[in-house]
Amino acid sequence: MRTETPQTIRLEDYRPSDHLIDRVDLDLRLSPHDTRVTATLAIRPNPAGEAGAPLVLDGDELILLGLECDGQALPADAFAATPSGLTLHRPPRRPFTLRIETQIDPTANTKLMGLYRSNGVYCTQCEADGFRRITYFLDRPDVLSVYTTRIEAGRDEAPVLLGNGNPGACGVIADTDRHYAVWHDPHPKPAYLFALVGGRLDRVATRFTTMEGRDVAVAVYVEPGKGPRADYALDAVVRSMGWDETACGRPYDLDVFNVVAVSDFNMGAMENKGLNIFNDKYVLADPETATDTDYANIEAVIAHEYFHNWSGNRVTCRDWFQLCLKEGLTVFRDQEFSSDMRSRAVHRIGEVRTLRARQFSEDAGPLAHPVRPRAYAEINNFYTATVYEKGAEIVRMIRTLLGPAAFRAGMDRYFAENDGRAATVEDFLAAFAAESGRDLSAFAGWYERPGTPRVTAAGIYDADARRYTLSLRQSLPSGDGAPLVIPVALGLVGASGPIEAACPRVPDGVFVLEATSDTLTFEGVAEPPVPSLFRGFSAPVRVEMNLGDAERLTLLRHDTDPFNRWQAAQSVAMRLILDRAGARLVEADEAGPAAEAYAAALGAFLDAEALADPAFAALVLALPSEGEAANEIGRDVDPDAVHRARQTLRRHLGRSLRGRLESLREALAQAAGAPFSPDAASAGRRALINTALDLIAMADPEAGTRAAEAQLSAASNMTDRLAALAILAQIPGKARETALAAFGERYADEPLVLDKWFALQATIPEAGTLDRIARLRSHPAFAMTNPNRVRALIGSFGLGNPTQFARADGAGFALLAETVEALDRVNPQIAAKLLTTFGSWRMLEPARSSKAGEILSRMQARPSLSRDVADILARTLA
Ligand code: 0A1
Ligand code: ZN
Repeated sequence: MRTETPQTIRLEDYRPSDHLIDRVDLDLRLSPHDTRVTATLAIRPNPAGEAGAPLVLDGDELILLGLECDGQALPADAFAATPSGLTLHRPPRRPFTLRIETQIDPTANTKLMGLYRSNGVYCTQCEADGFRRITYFLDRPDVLSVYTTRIEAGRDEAPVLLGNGNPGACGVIADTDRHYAVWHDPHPKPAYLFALVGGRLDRVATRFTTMEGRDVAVAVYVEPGKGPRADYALDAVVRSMGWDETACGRPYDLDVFNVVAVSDFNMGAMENKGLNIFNDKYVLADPETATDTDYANIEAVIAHEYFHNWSGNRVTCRDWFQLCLKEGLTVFRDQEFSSDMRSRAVHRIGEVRTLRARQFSEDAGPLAHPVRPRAYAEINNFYTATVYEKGAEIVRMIRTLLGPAAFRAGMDRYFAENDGRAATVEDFLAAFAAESGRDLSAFAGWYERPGTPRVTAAGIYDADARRYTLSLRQSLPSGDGAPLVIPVALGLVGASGPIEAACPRVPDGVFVLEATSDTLTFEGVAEPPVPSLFRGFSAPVRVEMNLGDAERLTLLRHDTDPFNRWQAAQSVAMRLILDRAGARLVEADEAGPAAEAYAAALGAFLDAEALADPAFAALVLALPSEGEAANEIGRDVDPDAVHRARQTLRRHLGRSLRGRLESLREALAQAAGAPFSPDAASAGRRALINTALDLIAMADPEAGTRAAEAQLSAASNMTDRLAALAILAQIPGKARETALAAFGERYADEPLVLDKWFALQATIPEAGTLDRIARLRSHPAFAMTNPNRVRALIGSFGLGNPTQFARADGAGFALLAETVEALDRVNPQIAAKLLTTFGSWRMLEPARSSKAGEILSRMQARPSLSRDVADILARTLA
């Protein structure tokens, strides 16, 4: 490996390609160490490019075996080839055919980019720039080609051969043990959407008839024996296909749609045209091995990849700066799908928790970047929460601003105008502007400005005039620049319920804050109101308003907006945690009146509503995470103080609500019943049962241990079993060690379940966790070559164990750093991702942050870092 001088690629330097490739004929002869790829490319000069320019094809670790132009071998001085590129100095100035033969070694490919083998299955990952690891190519998203792929392999090794598009000829190769299959994809696509699979796989299948009457064969392929665990994913595919038609008018466009699950995969899944390839974590599920969260994630990721068929594949991105164009939009689409399949309010709260945990912290640290970055050194480092999650919030804001009808018309126009093209954010906004007649140029600031905006609100009530005046002021961390266009969904709430009051500037409950500050006046307000701001989290901002706990608890009781009811309880809890953490109280066990009032309000809420909506109640009971509290504090953070403060509040809640929590557990257990069903209502009941047990165990660890042990042995599903184990894992002692060991043995052959077990142990907030991780690293199921294992054991430690990762002696940072360095030689992409756990290091109190700084600087001095890691390191230390 070499340290590459990171070359910065800039949006402003974009130029169309000098050449286009209309057709690609690929012939791949699969073999474990010596795969031969012959690419026949129909190339022509691009009228929009520079005439007579050399043809510069990308490559990465390729061996060139043969090269012909229009059937003729090229003289040595006509081209230059290296593993990372092939240049024709003077290509024909007319259409021509280039035939390139390359050799690759899929077994040696531990980067999991390009063609590799996962548990013996050949598969590919080409986004963002993996196709160049298969053959020399114009590996950029604005070069769209029609692909025909012939795949040949040993019949025994790879009885299943899959490609993009529709299946064509197939057969055996006479006098050999090999066979082949041809696939043709009629839809022009960029190289990053190319895929193939070859291996021993089981298949579960069904059919779907589209709104246009196309009969589609839908199948999910998994490793042998895992077929029964693919049923839920298959069902999710069919529901996604139906939803995209009814909710968005988008039908499927090929005769087959295939999903393949593999066990080694860098990300969640990939939307290759007609052949989605998945991390098996997002396909395989049964009640014995998958939790309710797993089921929900599978549904969401299946939908996400399927929806890319329109938002990403039919309309793709002109360049990688436009990544949010497909990712933000597709996340928005999968969120809407999940909301329609489940509880909208509960789902929205989940989305916002994720956004705050991942994106707000990214946006507050050294890795902050605009939703549309302007420069990058390594594009694989930009598959971030900002591009995905904040990108989705931007689309949501467009819908809030325009209303559902104009939004739908804008989407239809965007798809119609850009079908078969590589588009930009400007094309996207233009479609909405055209349909709504609105000028969205100021709104476009959301794509350009990094950092989470802050909106400060203040209200004055004039009882005599029955008037309420609300002022709002926005500010961005990046200071200067024009104000953003911020949709503020809002309403007023009084002591006994919602207040109807007139304010012409809030049509349909949405005010658009366009200036740095503005003031709204509500007339006819008969009682002192509490404003309910940013209902449904109408914009990705931090809201500051000087409300008292009593006012917030009024919102919890009476707001019509479920999101803000939840938010109200969160805000009270956050203040209680911060007060305690700020005082750095070591023995802060006594509750105090504010905590009493909070617990009393939650008690009343549970009495009135918990049985009617257990999923929502579980969310209201869950306190903000330690990470969220740390972000809120923002500087000089002592993770131990935050941890203690939060634990104290949990213990207090458990003690105050104990009787109620026990009766709720009983009532819900009866309702939960058998057999297991992963539907949202059943999952909601389980969520509340387990949240209740968690609080009971905080209040009374002995009783909690007994109840958790009982649940662990009686559980009929992984959700209840894992929840019980998680509670035991937090309570030091013999019961914990016995339970962990038994679980580890029971699932010794289930890597996805062991991941949960790894993660649970890695997040125990105790000094012994480092030794535990060291032992688990030599567990037979752990492997540095498998991204899921690394994420489960090491990633969870970095992200989910703030007191131990940021230990004052630096040992937690050192563990992470060592893993990053070792992993960088195997899989730089995952190493770089792991390194992002250092993103908040400057926020820590000086002793801890200087330890982190030292360790990062030492890593930077190493001679042979990958571009991926060097890029994250440079930005983290900047
Ligand atoms: N487009 C995929 C994400 C993805 C990106 C890069 C990958 O390469 C390692 C893999 C997947 C999605 O949004 O699902
Ligand atoms: Zn995506």
